[in-house]
Amino acid sequence: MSQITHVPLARLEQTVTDIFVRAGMTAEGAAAMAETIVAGERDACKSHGIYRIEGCLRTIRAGKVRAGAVPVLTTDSSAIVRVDAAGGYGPGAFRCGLPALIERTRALGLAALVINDCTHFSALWHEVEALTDAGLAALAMCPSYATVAPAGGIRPLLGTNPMAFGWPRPGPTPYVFDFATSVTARGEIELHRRAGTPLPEGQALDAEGHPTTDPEAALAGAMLPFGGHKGSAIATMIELLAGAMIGDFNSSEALDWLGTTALLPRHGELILAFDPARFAGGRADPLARAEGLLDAIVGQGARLPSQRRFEARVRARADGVALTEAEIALLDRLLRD
Ligand code: NDP
Ligand code: PYC
Repeated sequence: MSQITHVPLARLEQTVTDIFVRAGMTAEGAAAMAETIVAGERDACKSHGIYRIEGCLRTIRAGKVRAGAVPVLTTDSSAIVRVDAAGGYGPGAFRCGLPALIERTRALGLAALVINDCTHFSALWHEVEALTDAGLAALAMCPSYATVAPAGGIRPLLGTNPMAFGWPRPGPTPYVFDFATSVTARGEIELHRRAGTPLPEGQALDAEGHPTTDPEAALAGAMLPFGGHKGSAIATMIELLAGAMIGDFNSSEALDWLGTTALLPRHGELILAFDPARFAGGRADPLARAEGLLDAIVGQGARLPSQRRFEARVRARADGVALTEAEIALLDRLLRD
């Protein structure tokens, strides 16, 4: 059985930062990458943790992302804050726009961060939690590259298009959900391929449009949207709002530009932020009212989304992140390469 090593979060973050600095990223850009990737590993979101590093490095080497890009922030008195990621990775661009998004939201009650021209590989909960930490509610979404068939279709057209929502709570953790609008994230299918395990039924079609549980066949075919026509419509909305509306690639255009799904996609992202107190307009405290609903959900024995993550986070903060021998060897190799 593979030995498990518990690596302190700060040490893992330094290692991942060093890997990206060696790959040509700025210190700020590499630190933002490391924070996002280590947060994924810390919260037991393996599909967006350290496993992503190799794909990020491959995309740099292929010249499809600008390692040394410096994001450019544009603000005015409107509700729209814009960051041009200049062809670089998403985490640094998000970090660049976050203070202005918070300032505009507090000033106006709601505001939006538009990120253009970024290569995106990460989970979105990390971003909405940056806003709930500031007492704001948030909705984040982005296209991906065409890997998902619309409900009733058989060929990839939509992306796995994630959407995350965050709501601030008085305690240590917010209410957050974050999911791909496909049945599962592509990262999960890739992890099944690596582990040689079949997919659960109902996640994908092979290249001929037949249902498959073989991860290789699924990666060569089409993934399915969650919830049939409903997930398909939400994924389409994300293409419209976080693609066409912000003047950036939709998932089909992103795949055409990249030419492969072996690298990470370039497109835009839209993050909407809301100040709940401003919306309530002096009526009953919205955060207190929300607690009644959330308590009632838990009171029925249901769990809130993100609780699994938050529990993993507590464990990782206390004991470090549990990594296998193979994962430690991978990090060592990436540091040397
Ligand atoms: P999951 O289906 O694993 O989880 C979706 C959400 O549902 C999570 O918030 C999860 O909380 C919650 N949840 C799961 N089970 C339950 C339950 N029984 N009761 C209540 N809540 C539950 O997510 P996906 O596989 O769809 O997506 C994984 C990640 O991939 C996301 O973070 C997403 O942002 C990312 N992604 C990124 C893309 C990109 O282009 N950048 C593309 C696609 C996905 P918990 O985590 O606590 O289990
Ligand atoms: O897991 O579907 C996914 C994904 C695509 C791009 C980044 N993550």
